[in-house]
Amino acid sequence: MSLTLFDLSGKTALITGSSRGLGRAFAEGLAGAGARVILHGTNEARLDAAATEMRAAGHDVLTVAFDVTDEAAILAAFERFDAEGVEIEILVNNAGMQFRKPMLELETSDWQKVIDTNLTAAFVIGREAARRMAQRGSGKVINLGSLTSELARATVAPYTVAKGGIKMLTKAMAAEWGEAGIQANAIGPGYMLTDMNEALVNNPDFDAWVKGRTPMRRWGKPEELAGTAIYLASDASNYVSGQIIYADGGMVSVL
Ligand code: GCO
Repeated sequence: MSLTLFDLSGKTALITGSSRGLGRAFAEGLAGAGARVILHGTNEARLDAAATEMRAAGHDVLTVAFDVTDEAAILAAFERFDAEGVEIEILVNNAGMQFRKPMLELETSDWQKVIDTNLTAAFVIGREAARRMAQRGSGKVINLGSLTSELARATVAPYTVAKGGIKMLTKAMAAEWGEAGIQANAIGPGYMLTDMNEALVNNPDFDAWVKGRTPMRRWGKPEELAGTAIYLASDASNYVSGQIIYADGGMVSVL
């Protein structure tokens, strides 16, 4: 009985920002557990390439392209899913961006773009998915938090505020959507080897800091988050909601 709890066969998962990075790792993991995955991005060429690779591996893959800060585009995408009979049982709100600059130098427009992309989008897409999940009486929403859902680091204020908001948005979703059979949880990655962090990985001082500050003394690999996503997307977590699970090598738990 135990392993079938993690079986996603017959489920459809939308993963935002999934043509590369953590989102692609989530898509690979959920597909490997049996889900049909909808890859999302804004770069159609990169999206199609990722879909081709995953289909070649035998996975069932759809694609959708929209800007997560464009509400009209989000609504149109969900109307397309409705028209095509695509029922999204699992949503991974992964899409996000980073913008590193001290607040004293930060333009309000740059602040707003990060908040819109990393936090408001998770609400809008989450709301549209949950409206449909509630009609079916079940669903899984997985938001992407961060170490910065708990701890601040200088020069990434808008990202930190957005990710702190993700932690509380996840709890708000759990509060309102539980009676509809929806579980909402978050994953808090540590310092991961992704394109977004390339500048940090290639900075010897920052690399040394991450390795010294992380109990496991290394950066995380995107594929190391897949198991947590499968758990939160599956029946194995049917009584878990409002939680954030840190996959961070132990960093958030120690000084
Ligand atoms: C940064 C990084 C972090 C990590 C991650 C940690 O500039 O400090 O981008 O924000 O990417 O979010 O959980």
